[in-house]
Amino acid sequence: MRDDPPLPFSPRFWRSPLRGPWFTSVLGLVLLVGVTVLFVTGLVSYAAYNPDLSPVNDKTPGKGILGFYLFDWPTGPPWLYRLTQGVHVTLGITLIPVLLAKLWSVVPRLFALPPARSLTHALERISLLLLVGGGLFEFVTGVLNVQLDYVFPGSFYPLHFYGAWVFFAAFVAHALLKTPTVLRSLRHPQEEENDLVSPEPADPTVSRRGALWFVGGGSLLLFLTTVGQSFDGLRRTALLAPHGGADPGSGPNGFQINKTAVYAGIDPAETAEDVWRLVVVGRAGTVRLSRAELAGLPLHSSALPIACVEGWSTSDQWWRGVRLRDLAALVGHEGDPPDLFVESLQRHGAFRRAALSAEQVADPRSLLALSVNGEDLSPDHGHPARIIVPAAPGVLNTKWVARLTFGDL
Ligand SMILES: Nc1nc2c(c(=O)[nH]1)N[C@H]1C(S)=C(S)[C@@H](COP(=O)(O)O)O[C@H]1N2
Ligand SMILES: [Mo]
Repeated sequence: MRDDPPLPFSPRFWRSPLRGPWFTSVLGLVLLVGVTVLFVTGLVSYAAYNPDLSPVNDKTPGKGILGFYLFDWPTGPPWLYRLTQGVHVTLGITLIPVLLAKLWSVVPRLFALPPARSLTHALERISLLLLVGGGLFEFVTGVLNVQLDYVFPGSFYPLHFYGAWVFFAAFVAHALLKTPTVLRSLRHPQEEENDLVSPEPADPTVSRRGALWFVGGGSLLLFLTTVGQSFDGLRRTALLAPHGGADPGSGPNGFQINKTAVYAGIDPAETAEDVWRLVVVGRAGTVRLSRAELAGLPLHSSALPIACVEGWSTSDQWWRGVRLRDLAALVGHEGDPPDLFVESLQRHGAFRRAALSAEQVADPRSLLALSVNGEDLSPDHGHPARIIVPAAPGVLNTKWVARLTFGDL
């Protein structure tokens, strides 16, 4: 018997001398901090969509009590979403080697036999299924969404949102259960005794510390090839981050483009000077404005970034256009502007409409922009006119605007 090659179900199959409570505990501690930050920044990102304002903003209808924490997203500081979403995506990518190493360190347990020794053991293994399955699911859906650009049309948000709650619930339970083991193994790193320690370890090829440096090096490499997505000068170093599709070219409009006008199906005939009219609706009635008439209204400048849910962002661009609160005043909302429903020329796609809060409309930096960095908006950046609001996620900055409806969402 002893000479049979062991199967994965046998402890003798797993021979790495690295495995043991110390190695797993160190990786677990890193994930404890990292995953908590991911969870919080993820929930914050969802709140930034103004989901309570209108069904068009609510990417997870039916969230029920999971939306208990929702709050009114502020309009400052202007880089707020740049920061929270940049951290969410860059940290998520950086943690991938740690997650994989952590799973590798406990993989013998996946094969433990019998599958359940008792009811408690069965419950524990089910919770681990939710933990591991939920964790892998969140990392995989997150990476796919960022890299492949909306591979789950319309369904990424619910999947990632509900997945996050399942994963985090299992994560908290696991962290509480494992705290004693972690504390013990960190205090006494030499006294390794549990089922993760190989009964017949192979000769070491690397020390436990060396292996941790290896994992950390992988994380550092991912970090360095991702973090540039949040900084104009470093964008070329962001090899692993999406570049927003189209090459933005150079010049005043030469910054990151998410969806191009062609992709969004914007017909140049519809945006021509003598065809396009902005329709503004409010309690005093409806006003139709040509682009020349808009440009004749008082124009203001705002220096604001674009920050996408995919994690990338631009530095401040100089937008110039008509204040949203001035447009509200034009249709009978003088003084205290209401919520705003924005519709674009685009006919299909999740981001052709958005709702902005009264606070966002009232902010003097919120514009219906006509130009950027001193030049007319390019077709890809939303010509003839686009929304730009401080601190808001990119999705709320609707391009190719056709209609604004104040109040009465
Ligand atoms: N009509 C419309 N507006 C839109 C989008 C869209 O797909 N259609 N994409 C949004 C998203 S997700 C982002 S991040 C920003 C990107 O703006 P930019 O392409 O000018 O950088 O535009 C937003 N406005
Ligand atoms: Mo975006």
